Amino acid sequence: DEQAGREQFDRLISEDSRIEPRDWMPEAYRKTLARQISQHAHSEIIGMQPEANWISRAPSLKRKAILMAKVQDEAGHGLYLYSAAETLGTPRDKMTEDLIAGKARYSSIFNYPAVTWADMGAIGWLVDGAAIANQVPLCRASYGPYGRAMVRICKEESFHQRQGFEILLELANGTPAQKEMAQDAVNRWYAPALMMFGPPDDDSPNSKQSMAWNIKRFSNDELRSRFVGMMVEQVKVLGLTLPDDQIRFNEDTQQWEHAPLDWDEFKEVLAGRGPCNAQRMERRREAHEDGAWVREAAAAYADKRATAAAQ
Ligand code: FAQ
Repeated sequence: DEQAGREQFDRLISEDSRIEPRDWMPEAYRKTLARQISQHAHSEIIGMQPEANWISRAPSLKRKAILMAKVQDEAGHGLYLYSAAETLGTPRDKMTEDLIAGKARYSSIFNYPAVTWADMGAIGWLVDGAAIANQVPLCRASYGPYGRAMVRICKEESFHQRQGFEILLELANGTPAQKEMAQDAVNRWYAPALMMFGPPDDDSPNSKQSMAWNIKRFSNDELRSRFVGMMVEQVKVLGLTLPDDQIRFNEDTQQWEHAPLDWDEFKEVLAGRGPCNAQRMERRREAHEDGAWVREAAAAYADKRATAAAQ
């Protein structure tokens, strides 16, 4: 009954154990997880677009094969995450419908254009780097299916980040024009990557409850600060710079500080008015329509098998 369910839930959370799909859970817990996991899944799927744009223009066969593998991994991440979200009771069709109707969120970062080959490096290094910094603590999220999906996803993201770093390293050690292209990509992706961690803590309505439920383990600003500290070291190895002259480690707070971010721009992107929002949504709708025959064929085959099994 509900009373016993609630007691068990509170006990599991206080022991830092896991909640599983069949366990009783408060409706608000279910709702916030369905929100976060579906947004995360949509981000992986929409996040395929900026890189898919470069598969046909990768500078060598090897680069093309690596980039294709990365984009396929993102499709896989989207699928595990939709499966994890489905265990909370929302069917995948409904999540997809919400996405293509423009009612669901996905990460702000994928509304920026990938204009040069060096952007494949900057996306891997900065965007996957930010994704890892955010997702490693999510491996310990209290909801079992989400935490377990994160373990595998983080392993693959680590490979993605290394491939991005390696693209930038090669360009940074190339001709002056290549080095400039790498620096330009880092300059454009840096601030949007920092915004991936979400709004500042005093403007983050979901953080407090999500931390109390052991979904989030660190605040948006804590993770952003930690990420800046990692990047400021790695950029030296690249021989490039970050476009931020205010980075410093604050001994008192033990946090890395950075220049203020343009939160008006972030809000515009979230409101659907970023540089590529319309294009990303249009492409996603087209892909959904183009895939209708596959869904129909799979459903017809499943019906046929079910009928055969019933005879
Ligand atoms: N973009 O109260 P909070 C990837 C929304 S990595 C858009 O702080 P919360 C890998 C937020 O949803 C990217 N919306 O919210 C890859 C909320 O709106 P709502 C995906 C954002 O949930 C790499 C409102 O603002 N990663 O895909 C953003 O506690 C390369 C208030 O915010 C994840 O999703 C944003 N940046 O914290 C793929 C990680 N930030 O729902 C391809 C899992 C905030 O109330 C290529 N998610 N909002 O209407 C999380 O950790 C959290 O959901 C946060 C936000 C940290 C993103």
